[in-house]
Amino acid sequence: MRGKLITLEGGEGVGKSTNLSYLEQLLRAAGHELVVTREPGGTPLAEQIRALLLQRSEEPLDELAELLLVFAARAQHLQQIIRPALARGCWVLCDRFTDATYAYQAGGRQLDRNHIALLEQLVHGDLQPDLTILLDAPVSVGAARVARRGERDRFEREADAFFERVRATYLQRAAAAPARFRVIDAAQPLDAVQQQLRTAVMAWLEACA
Ligand code: Z5A
Repeated sequence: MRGKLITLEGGEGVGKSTNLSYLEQLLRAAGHELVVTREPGGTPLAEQIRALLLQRSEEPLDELAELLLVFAARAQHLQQIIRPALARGCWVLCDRFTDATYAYQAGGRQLDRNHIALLEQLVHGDLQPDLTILLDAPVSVGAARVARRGERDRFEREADAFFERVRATYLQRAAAAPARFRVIDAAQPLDAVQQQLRTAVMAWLEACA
């Protein structure tokens, strides 16, 4: 039986990295063989594309080139890691996936969402996540957390308005697909975030058992 694809999404500083290992523990404790990976990235070549996407360079990265690089990395990742894992019955937990492309490239950059839908169809056809956890927090909360980190990558240097559009797009996508999404209030203290995560994931696991 095909494994399940679970994705973790949210704007900057909402706590994806912090909560990824917590989610991993929950899923492993439920007895599932699991591959934990991320986008952009997840294979050596796709990680090189990630580096290109995040680095600041003298030559500005064209927005369409950015979109195509995101999907080039995803095609490689799907072919090398995600599809083979799912085919052997393994579950895959992925830090960001195509919802991030809608949020950042359609929402943030304001590219045509129909172009993203075309690339989505080309690159992963009808393969969609079985569960998407959206960590949601006001932009100011995420920005304050990230500010403590110092050096900012190419995305983190965008204006607040960019991240407001990213957040709004994520919330619209969650509202449009309530069976797939679970929205977690990530502005709460970490204990409360993880309690809410646990409740949501355990209920979902029970429903798919
Ligand atoms: N991107 C794209 O444009 N299109 C796409 O299709 C895809 C990606 C897939 C890299 O992603 C960039 O790629 C991303 C979008 C773009 N750029 N941005 N922005 P990433 O996932 O690697 O980068 P990120 O979103 O910037 O991750 P991040 O900054 O590391 O944020 P995070 O993982 O969500 O947060 P964190 O590191 O877990 O937490 C930040 C700090 O807050 C840290 O000190 C924690 O200890 C603290 N924290 C976490 N939770 C809490 C709570 N609840 N209370 C208090 N403090 C907390």
